[in-house]
Amino acid sequence: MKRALITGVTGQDGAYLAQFLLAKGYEVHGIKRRASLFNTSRIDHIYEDPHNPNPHFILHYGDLTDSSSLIHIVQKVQPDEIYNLGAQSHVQVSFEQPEYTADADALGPLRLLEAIRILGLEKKTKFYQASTSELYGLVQEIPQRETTPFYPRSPYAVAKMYAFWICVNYREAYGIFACNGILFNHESPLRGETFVTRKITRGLARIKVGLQDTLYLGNLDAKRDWGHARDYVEMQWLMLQQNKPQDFVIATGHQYSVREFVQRCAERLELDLTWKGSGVEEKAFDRNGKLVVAIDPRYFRPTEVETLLGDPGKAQRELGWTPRTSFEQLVEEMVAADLKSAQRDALVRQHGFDAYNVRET
Ligand code: NDP
Ligand code: GDR
Repeated sequence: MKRALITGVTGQDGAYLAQFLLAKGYEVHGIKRRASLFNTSRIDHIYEDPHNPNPHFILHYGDLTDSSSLIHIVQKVQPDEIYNLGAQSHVQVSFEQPEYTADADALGPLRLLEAIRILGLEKKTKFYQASTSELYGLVQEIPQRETTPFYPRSPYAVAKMYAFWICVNYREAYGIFACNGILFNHESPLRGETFVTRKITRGLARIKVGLQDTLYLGNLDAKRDWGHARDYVEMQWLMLQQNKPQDFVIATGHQYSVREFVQRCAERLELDLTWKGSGVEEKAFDRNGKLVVAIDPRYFRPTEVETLLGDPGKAQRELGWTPRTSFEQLVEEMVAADLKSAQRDALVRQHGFDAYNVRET
């Protein structure tokens, strides 16, 4: 039985990857941070009681900023594969917390690679690094592929650029089977609520059922290549099953603006939006003239990544990659999930409970 160790197992990709690897028959170990509240809602359905005699899914406390925890866990688990998905992954937050972002996102992978070396696991443990289309930042070429030069535009992207190159360097210097997946944006109903797609599907669903008045967004002109996280974690695994370690772009090859994403979701929810104005004055109203979408400049970034479009040609040729989920299916799945939870919240409120009381009961 193969053993995998996933950092960031409580995040969007970690949850999908853990489930995927368990279905493949792996023993899956995950690193989670200590938090004052339960932070395992995305993996509760695969959680196993540690008292089970032979558990296949095992969680460990650790942190990417803490070498000692990483070394202890890698030593204990002796993994065949490490998937480094943990990160401070929010681009805008990285402008507020640049030093912490560098610590977790740049030095975190270095610490893991060093753990492999210190423990003499260079020939045993394969390493996947969650690299990102944000590396392309101020775009030098459209579409972006493995050979496109990097131009990072945020503390997050700069930290991830260090991570990309340290992964390449440890591959070349020490022969570690280390791969970078340069993944373009991928979303799902498990996406964090402050990333733009989930913010839109959640916000519009709550507006639809009367729980929220207006959705405030930043740059509606930004364009992204959005895929489904469930499809992309399979590529993370496939990269580590190849004969030689390489870096791959994973993308759909299709691009939409944030405004188009809003529009598709609104159509699905039959909100019938009319757009007026431009720039920071741009607004969308429903058929009753009620304000639904407005711009709040606080969501503008000091340096923005305006357009990302990936060329998945290499992954198609060498990994047999074709994304299964279309943009329309992604929107449908996310809106349906958020509409369901908004309807549940509305019902709860209708019966006189607020969210806090619900948790108490
Ligand atoms: P999420 O933000 O959903 O998950 C991030 C995970 O990292 C969470 O489990 C989080 O824990 C954990 N984490 C954060 N800081 C630390 C730390 N200091 N030590 C240990 N764990 C930590 O991200 P995604 O699942 O969307 O993304 C996975 C990875 O892929 C990230 O590295 C991201 O940067 C990268 N990526 C994501 C893309 C996307 O579109 N989703 C595209 C390209 C790259 P907690 O739950 O406690 O917060
Ligand atoms: P991104 O994702 O920065 O691409 O990073 P995000 O969804 O945060 O932003 C996408 C684009 O939408 C614009 N935008 C807004 N963004 C947010 N979060 N909130 C808003 O209100 C809003 N309005 C407009 C942004 O300016 C941006 O242009 C994600 C993360 O998952 C990274 O970890 C990952 O590396 C990259 O995708 C690929």
